[in-house]
Amino acid sequence: MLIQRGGLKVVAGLGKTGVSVVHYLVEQGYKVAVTDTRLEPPGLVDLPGGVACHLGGLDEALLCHADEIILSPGLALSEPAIQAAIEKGVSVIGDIQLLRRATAVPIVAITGSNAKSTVTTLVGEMAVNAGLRVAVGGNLGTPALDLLNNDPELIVLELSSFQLETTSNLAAAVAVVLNISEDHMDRYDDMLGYHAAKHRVFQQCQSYVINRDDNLTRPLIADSTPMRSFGLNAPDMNDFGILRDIDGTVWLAKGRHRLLATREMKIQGSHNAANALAALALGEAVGLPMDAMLQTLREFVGLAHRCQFVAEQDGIRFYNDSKGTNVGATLAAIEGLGAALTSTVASKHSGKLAVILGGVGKGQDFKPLALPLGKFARVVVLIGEDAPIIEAAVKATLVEHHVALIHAKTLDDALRVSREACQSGDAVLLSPACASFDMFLNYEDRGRQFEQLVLSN
Ligand code: UMA
Ligand code: ADP
Repeated sequence: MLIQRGGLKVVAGLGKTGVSVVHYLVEQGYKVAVTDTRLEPPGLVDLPGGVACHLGGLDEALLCHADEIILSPGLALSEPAIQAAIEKGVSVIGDIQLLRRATAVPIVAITGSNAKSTVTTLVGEMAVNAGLRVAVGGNLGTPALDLLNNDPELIVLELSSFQLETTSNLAAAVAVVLNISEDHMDRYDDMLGYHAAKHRVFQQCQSYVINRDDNLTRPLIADSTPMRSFGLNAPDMNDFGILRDIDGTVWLAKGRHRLLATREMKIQGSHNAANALAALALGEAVGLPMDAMLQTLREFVGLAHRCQFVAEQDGIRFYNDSKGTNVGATLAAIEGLGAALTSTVASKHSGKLAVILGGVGKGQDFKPLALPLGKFARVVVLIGEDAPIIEAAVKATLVEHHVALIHAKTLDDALRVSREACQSGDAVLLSPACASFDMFLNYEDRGRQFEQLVLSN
């Protein structure tokens, strides 16, 4: 029998998160109401009966009378109606904080600008290979509270800065900010705000992992907190890094101990070596056996839409990096693939890239792309609404390096001009550095359309 608990919980913003929060709170016996800016928010039909819904705008009066507000990551704390409730003394949390209240199961908490999904999936697979009952989700897709359904022994969470804004004491068993580069500048006033949101992941954590190659990932907490680091250089005793043999073999290593040659992994590129090292450090912190972790690294084929090989046609390779939705991710793709093309084509010319870029730029500075494009690209093809902003940022450097810049109206056109510009040994890379919703449903839709267009040739 359900006990009716006192106080009204108001779920602000429906979607996947809101639906999972409502189900959890109703099961716990709370009185729940929902408000959403949309008239027909996604998930409305999935709600349990008897939940009052106030739609077509956030209901300020309802929010101000709440015992507690559970805010969707899709809504900013700065929403005026949420601010009005905060001024009245109403507390605002998110689903991640509710999860922490609901369970004492150890949490591996993973955030960063890029590589979150890859590292979260890797740690989850490592735990499966170690024989643990593990639940993997958060920003990755399965809302946090749904992870409790199968009575997990370990929870691995991918966390966005949005989710962390409303999380105050996660007390993770281990936490990491994988890397920090510009993203979501349409939601934050400046990098400081974005950085501060990310670093909330460390609140009361029991041990932490830092990226030696990125000082912005280092938390301001006592040195006595257990810490492991990873980086693409030789590691200290208890840290993770890279060792190189004279014959060119590159090893993932812990201290002086060689663990796995990177060529044994299916995921390639130095950014993926960093991801593997991060996963090892996180897994070790929660006691996963090294054998199971290394076996996972040998088997893992990578996630779809992340520098994914699609096909080779007439000696030209096609890669789908539709998940490259910010400058940092696209930089990793251009430098990783560009360097591989330069080193593998032994004949007269080095392979070059045709890079398809553009979409919704989220207020980012695109200048960091200019030099790598100048170095590795044969042609840059721009699509989407912020194409002029990207052009202004990279054009002068491209002219200097004799790299062509072309505008295309559709992805189909972009692919056509990319093919025309390429020669055997080159690669076409879709890595837009932008969000997709000006032309596509989401990044998956953009990636799938690209693959279909390539394969239908
Ligand atoms: N929205 C409104 N009005 C509202 C509430 C939301 O217009 O009242 C809009 C938001 O502006 C947003 C969109 O709806 O653009 C989606 O928000 P949502 O609250 O409906 O999202 P959910 O379905 O709950 O999905 C969320 C995460 N979405 C966001 O943070 C925007 C999903 O991450 C996550 O997988 C899911 O919870 C489960 O935890 C997606 C994402 O894009 C993949 N994340 C961003 C990213 O990775 O860059 C942060
Ligand atoms: P997230 O969940 O943080 O968006 P993903 O694992 O989905 O991360 O990868 C997103 C994008 O970032 C992909 O385009 C991928 O190629 C790129 N990427 C992966 N690892 C790294 C890294 N260590 N540094 C920079 N970019 C990376």
